Amino acid sequence: MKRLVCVSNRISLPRRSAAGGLAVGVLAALQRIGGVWLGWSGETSDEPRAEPEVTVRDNVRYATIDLRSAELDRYYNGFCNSTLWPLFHYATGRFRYEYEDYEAYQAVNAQFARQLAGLLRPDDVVWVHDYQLIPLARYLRRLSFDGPIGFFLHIPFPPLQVLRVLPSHAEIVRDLCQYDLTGFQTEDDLHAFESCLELPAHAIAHVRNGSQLEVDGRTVRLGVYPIGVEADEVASEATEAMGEETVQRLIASLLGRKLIIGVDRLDYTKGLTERFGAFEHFLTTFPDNQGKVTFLQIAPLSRSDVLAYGEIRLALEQVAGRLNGRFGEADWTPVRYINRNFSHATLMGLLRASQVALVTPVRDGMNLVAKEFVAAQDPEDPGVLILSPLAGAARELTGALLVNPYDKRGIALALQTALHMPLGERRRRHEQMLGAVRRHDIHHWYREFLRDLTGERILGDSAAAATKSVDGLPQRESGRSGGRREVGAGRGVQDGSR
Ligand code: ADQ
Repeated sequence: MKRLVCVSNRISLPRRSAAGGLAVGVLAALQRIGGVWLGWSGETSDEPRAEPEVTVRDNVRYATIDLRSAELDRYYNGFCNSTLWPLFHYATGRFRYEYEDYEAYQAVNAQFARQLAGLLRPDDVVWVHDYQLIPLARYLRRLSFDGPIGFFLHIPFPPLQVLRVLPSHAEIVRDLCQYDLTGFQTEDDLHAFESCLELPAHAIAHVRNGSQLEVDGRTVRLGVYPIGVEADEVASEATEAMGEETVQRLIASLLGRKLIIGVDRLDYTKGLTERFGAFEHFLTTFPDNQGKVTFLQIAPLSRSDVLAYGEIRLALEQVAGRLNGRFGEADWTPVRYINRNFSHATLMGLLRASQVALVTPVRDGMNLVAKEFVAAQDPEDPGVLILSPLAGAARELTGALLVNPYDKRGIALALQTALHMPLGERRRRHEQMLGAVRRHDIHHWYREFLRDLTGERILGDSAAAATKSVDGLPQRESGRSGGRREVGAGRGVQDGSR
């Protein structure tokens, strides 16, 4: 029986609350299919134990490793979040590079590979997630693991002229060719990656056969797998959460005013300072809205040790304060700006209670909040999504009002349009988007990826339940059948663990 083994930098441990799209996706796959999830514990140690610490919850084994304190800062704050993150989001102005950070990145990837190798069985299927672990397959192959290894990039992939800013860009491209399957969020990302195969200085010797490449005697497949959400579960969470005290108190506090919502990790790629500026422009250009709308921005802090994140936090506190000082009344605060996490269910309720969502990243791999907003709406009286075309989600959510995140006037106009949009148009737009969100939901995402990686169809419901043991992928779909497995059955992780 094959097992699915997912690897990511951080994992979403049971009963911990965290905001982050990767964790939502991996957790959904593992909870449905079962398997192992290896990642950093969040702790450091001078001499990490050779074996990961394993916690078993329902059908998921959570295996965590400590990182060396000496390497963590250079690996995580350095190469991951000051080098690769800005570069992959085309933010070359924020790009920092230190060779020692790159060395730490390699050392941590080698450590991940060693600890993973200790856990693996020969017929396991390994699925590596995101930019923190690009070299992992190379190290794992050196340790003689011969099974299928897939990689999914949750963030955008930049075009060659941007990637070349990185001195070790050719190694990054070569390492992404060490997998059996490398997946991207959108066609644009895939094409950007393909453009990098033609690197003039260190051309990667490859033979192309459709979406397959032959590199160094290995075959690597490339594909596009837009990540989605658990559409049905979001809808039921949102409906139920409307009765929760937090959501009811929010609604009561609005005194009938319309609610505009934004939900983003506090990150410069999410376009938050630009968004606050656009809201200020909106209140100035359309003054009738003063006193009549409230903008709720939920922005949990992330990567606080990276300088750029401290800077954006300060900038947002200033602009929120200025806005409230300038427009606020004794009984009305235009912007409610909060940095805390909520349980996923409560968050879905807050999305449902909102008439408009502002999702205006300056660059985003996909953006799950946009899809969650759509799935959380009441289809009879849906809210309006204002979406940046620079988010991967814009490819599918064509019923959104698309606005350039830097265009204050455009966002102000879109807000005015959204707040006054007739019900018929809201329904039409929502229907298109809900169709897309349901078609490409989270189960579709991991099934398609795992099917392409293993050559087998991962059913994840009746047949999967019938064919898998505690933590296994189904061997074959043929000849298996059984009752439909309940959505979310076997969930071991409590509310708030995302
Ligand atoms: P993120 O940049 O983290 O994800 P996103 O896709 O929007 O962005 O996912 C955020 C997730 O965290 C959502 O599920 C949201 O509900 C949740 N969340 C946000 N704020 C929260 C809060 N205060 N409390 C609780 N939960 C909160 C990265 C990439 C994206 C890509 C995803 C998935 O940057 O482009 O869409 O991975 O691949």
